[in-house]
Amino acid sequence: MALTNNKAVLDWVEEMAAMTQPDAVVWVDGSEAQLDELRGQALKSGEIIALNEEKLPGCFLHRTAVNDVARVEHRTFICSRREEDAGPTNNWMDPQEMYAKLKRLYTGAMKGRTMYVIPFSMTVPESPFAKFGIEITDSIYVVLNMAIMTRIGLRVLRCLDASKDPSDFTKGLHAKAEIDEENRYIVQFPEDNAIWSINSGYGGNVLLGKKCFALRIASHLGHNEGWMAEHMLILGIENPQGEVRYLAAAFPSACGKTNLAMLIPPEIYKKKGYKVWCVGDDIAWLRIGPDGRLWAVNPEAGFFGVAPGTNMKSNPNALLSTQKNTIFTNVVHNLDDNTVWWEGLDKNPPANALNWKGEKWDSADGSKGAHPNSRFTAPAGQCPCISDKFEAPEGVPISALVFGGRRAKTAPLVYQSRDWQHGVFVGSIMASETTAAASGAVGVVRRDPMAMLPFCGYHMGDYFRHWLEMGKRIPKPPKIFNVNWFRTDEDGGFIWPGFGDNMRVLDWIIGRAFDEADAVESPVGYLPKAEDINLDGLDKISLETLRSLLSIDKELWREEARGIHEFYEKFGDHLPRELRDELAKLEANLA
Ligand code: GTP
Ligand code: SPV
Ligand code: MN
Repeated sequence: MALTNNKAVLDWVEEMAAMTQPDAVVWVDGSEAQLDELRGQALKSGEIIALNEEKLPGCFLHRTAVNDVARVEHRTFICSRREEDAGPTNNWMDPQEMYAKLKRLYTGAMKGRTMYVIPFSMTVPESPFAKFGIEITDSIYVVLNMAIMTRIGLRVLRCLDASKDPSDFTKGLHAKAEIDEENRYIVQFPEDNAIWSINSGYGGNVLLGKKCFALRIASHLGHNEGWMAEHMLILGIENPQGEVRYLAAAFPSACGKTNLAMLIPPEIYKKKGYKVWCVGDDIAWLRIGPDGRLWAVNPEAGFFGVAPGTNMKSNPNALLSTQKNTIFTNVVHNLDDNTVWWEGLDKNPPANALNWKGEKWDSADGSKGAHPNSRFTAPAGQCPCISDKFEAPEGVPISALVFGGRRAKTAPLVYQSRDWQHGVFVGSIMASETTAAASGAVGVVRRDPMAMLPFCGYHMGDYFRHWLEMGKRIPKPPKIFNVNWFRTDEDGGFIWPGFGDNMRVLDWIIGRAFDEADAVESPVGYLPKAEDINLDGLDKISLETLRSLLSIDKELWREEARGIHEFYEKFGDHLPRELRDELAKLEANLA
């Protein structure tokens, strides 16, 4: 039975049902009773496996098809009416052509299946900044994940119905179809506020509230409405005086957002009374507040985090978040005690186990048990260091914005931009090695401006312009920084210990943001002197090593500047002149 009289919603659901032809339509009300019934059905069909009730209560394992394990950037489209509005970094097709092509694929795609209608809200639905959507899907896995990652159900419909424009919601359509790689499409239609996803059952391709809506569509909305949707974690650092200062940081996929968002400070900081609070681990919506500062909300309700590498040392808070009510995707199934395992969880791979494909697995043969992009879906509220502002409708005030990527060379451990305009330049020239989060080669350096290359829903040059314009409108703008935890030595090992020790760098960043820390000028921006980074209790890093991590190799940077020129060429006259000026300044500084 439909849960609303909202005509716009009813008409659209009816139209989608007529096309996809499901056997039944089920409206998801968000109740535990209904979710439980769906879990029961998914258990019966084998779509999910119930894990050890004592050790992992309320937890399930799901395996995707082997050809369907990551985002697919080459099959992701921004179908704006004009090709120019999608820009040179997005795939584009004429919307009418794309609709026609997809309609053929969706027609009858849900025959013999049930269609689920999920009303969802990004941020708490009662917030003035909430955005509403409906996702139609034929996957219970999607329903159960959306119930963790977003706020869903009746509560959302009531807020949509009571809103200024009850026809203003994002229309998300997902069908698994045949999980056919050749016909897999993840398509955003920004002007229609619509997302069509077909032939995948994997996370980011099908949890439409996440990258598809909260970044691609939302960045387009933010451009029109004067705010920003960014691929950023949000965290608060509480100092010994009890004051909490917030920052937001953009790193590409699988480059350390979840880890940084819930880091545990080193002993010397803990002893003094420092604490870190997690507001969000992946996406930030940023708006100018009435006080002239930039405020951030986390639109999501859960974490869809990378499993491999997560352990009690690297990220205890993430691991503890996943001990109940969590869905694990593509990890190892330990048959002895019906729990899960992944590379880097501990040094004891289970002897009696199935790998992520569901095959009998022997770790001794050298193969990976968990897929490198295997993930956990956990309610954010279960994180031991979740911020008490996590659901605050107004969000938190941001004092520093941080960009960062995986760079074996070139980028120093940390540097600060000279001002907002230079900070936008620093974000625009970000580059990072590719990871398993998207299909394709891993470890290739590519430009990924603001970590938004796969997620910007419009022309990237106009996106840069939007950043510059926002800077002019923010009376008290945050300072902008760049970090790199991933410089390597001759043997390819990471030099900086990372994880909890990143606190030492954040300490300098926050110090700079509040004019409490020193810096020196360099060709690329302000750098800390090695003495400005607190190394107490970190014996393995000498001042000498830290100096090397903070060094600027002019020859490498000149090469970098040439790469930036080439990259900027793509944007033609959409590239703001200010960024060309900044590049010229960088080149002059390096000469
Ligand atoms: P998405 O969820 O894809 O957006 O990824 P993410 O940016 O949240 O990355 P995440 O924190 O899950 O980390 C991804 C990988 O980077 C994991 O294998 C981590 O172990 C590793 N990693 C995270 N932080 C650090 C760090 O400070 N140093 C090093 N060397 N590795 C790190
Ligand atoms: C990412 O790739 O940045 C993720 C995973 O967070 S996904 O939801 O698949 O996009
Ligand atoms: Mn993450």
